[in-house]
Amino acid sequence: MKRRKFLKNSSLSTAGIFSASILSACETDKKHPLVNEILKPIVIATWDVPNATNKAWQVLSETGTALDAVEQGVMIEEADINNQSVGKGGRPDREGNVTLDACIMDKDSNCGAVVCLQNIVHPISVARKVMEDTPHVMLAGKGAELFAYEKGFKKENLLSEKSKAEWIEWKKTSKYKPIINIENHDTIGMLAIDRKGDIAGACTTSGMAYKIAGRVGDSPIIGAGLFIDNEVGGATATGVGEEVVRTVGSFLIVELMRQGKTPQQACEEGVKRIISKNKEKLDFQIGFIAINKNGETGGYCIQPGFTYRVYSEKGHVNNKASSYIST
Ligand code: SD4
Repeated sequence: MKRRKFLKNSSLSTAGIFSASILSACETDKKHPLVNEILKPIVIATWDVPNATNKAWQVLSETGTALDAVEQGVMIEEADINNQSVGKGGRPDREGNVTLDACIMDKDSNCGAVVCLQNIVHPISVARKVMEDTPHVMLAGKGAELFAYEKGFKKENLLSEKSKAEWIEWKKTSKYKPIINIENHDTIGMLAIDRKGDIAGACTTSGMAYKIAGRVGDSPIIGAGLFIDNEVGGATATGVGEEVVRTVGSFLIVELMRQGKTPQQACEEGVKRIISKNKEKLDFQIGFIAINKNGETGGYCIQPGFTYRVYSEKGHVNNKASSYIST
């Protein structure tokens, strides 16, 4: 409701003449598209992944669901051997095994996840099967892999020649220090709103390069790497997963939006929470993106260099996220 109209209505109400017709005018006003305009469909993803957001947009434009859009969107990156942060071609753990983590969440708060999954190109689709075909939320390691074969997924070698050569080089020093903004397409987190206004999200990664075998980060953990609440919005993360898990980052951001913060304000607060737990050293990267029910978006990170893609009827844009530490 416009401020002037609100004041007018308040004075009428104080005068005790707030008639039913004025009340109903207010109701209509609240729903006026200019007051509560919802931008949908829309898709948003971590990093500059135009092919992934393009695919998701295609699904959304063809009246697909947000769930299908985010699954099919991130699958593009999982299948891309040149993306060394997710799926096939991902960087391995220190033993040379590519182990993948992913999760997916829908409008009804159903969710599915796989952790430490080997030999399967599309962990996001296995996560969706966990969500839809089992009474569980998360499957790990060998169990997840056997489940995938049961569901018809094919076994494939995920270690590309490039990632293998880099790993062999790494072994010479075996120094473990995650590199900030390792490349321009890290963990892919994607959030979408479909034509019906429903929200879904997906998150997929090969995790930190050269991690200890068995290590799992934030990306497949519901609430940490991804969280959706269809009444409020969604959030997803990229960066050093341990830090996101410690603050249950994506859940925190959605809760902050529930309390009235914009997606941008909520992402900033989420990053600041992590900063407050790391007063000594800030030599790592975290990036969050978020969307609310109205299709407003936001993104924020610790170090400069994080970008996120947004695709809506307003266009297809790669946004530079503002950062806590300036250049
Ligand atoms: C993880 N969050 O496994 C992922 C990795 C990542 O930039 O996003 N790296 O901790």
